[in-house]
Amino acid sequence: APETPTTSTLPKAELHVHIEGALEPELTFDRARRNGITLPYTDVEDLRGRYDFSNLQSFLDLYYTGMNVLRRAEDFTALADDYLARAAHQGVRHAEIFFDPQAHTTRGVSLETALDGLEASLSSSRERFGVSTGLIACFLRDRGPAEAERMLDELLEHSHRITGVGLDSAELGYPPADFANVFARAREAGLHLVAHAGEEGPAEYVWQALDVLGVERIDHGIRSVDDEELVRRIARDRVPLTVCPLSNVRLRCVNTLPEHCLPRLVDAGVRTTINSDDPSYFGGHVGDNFAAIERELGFGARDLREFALNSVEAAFLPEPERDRLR
Ligand code: ES4
Ligand code: ZN
Repeated sequence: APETPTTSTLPKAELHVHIEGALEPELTFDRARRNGITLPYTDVEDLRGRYDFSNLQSFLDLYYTGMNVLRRAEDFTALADDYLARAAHQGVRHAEIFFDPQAHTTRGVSLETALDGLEASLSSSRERFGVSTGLIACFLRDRGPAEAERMLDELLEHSHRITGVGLDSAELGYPPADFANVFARAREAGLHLVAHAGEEGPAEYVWQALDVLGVERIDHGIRSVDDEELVRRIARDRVPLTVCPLSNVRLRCVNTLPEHCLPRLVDAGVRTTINSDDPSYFGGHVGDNFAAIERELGFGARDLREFALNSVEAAFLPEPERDRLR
């Protein structure tokens, strides 16, 4: 659907996008062919037809399978180029991009391969797409803290190449507090800290991400609305939430978009940003998410401008850089 000029031209930052979730079926087939991989799908339409999820895990199964076509550095470069072109088209001027190192190292693709490939795209994205970038390495919480510690050892040898660390993958049963030492070490190394919390998991996980991990932003955080005291806390401390409305509907974290808690968070004074999460899988990029909340949640031009401004304020950028985006 075409976007309104308001949403597409608003300069904004995208703070919650998994680069592996930007893998479009067309690129999946292209990379499979180049790498001599036979896919268990007849064609692009067959693959796209499987994007029908019942919860977070049902999506993750397809997500981790899909990224098997990423083998060489140039595959990561092509993936990032594809994302940046599409995001730029929807008004994104700065992107802090998540990647999942363990999802690659555990299938024999090195951290260096992923980093080299992503960097080959990102290092010139400002000139080519008008998008400045940062990279955030996420730990897979369902693989546990011991593996995360070892991944961090490796990441710290490349710490100058990343902006920060995050925590993602299956949430229920994997509390943030388990990763206290990992995040303390990352903080010590001067890295920014974020974590997925309160997507499927309880408000308690958001408290832990804030109080035990000391994160600077909460990814999703929608279950915070179950705890009034928590909402007051994140409003008071101006903790940004990176909300992903279309993702929440596709993964059935909320039943329908009109039932989304975003208006409640905004009314409570929480600093919220709008993001795509996994744009290839969830029905669009950040501009599509803006258009959807405008259409189905009744947000007006002033609200949308506020979301865009919030994303600039919440970005891990020095003040002069921020000015460029306001
Ligand atoms: C993710 Cl939507 C979502 N939630 C948690 N982890 C993820 N990794 C990629 N997309
Ligand atoms: Zn996410």
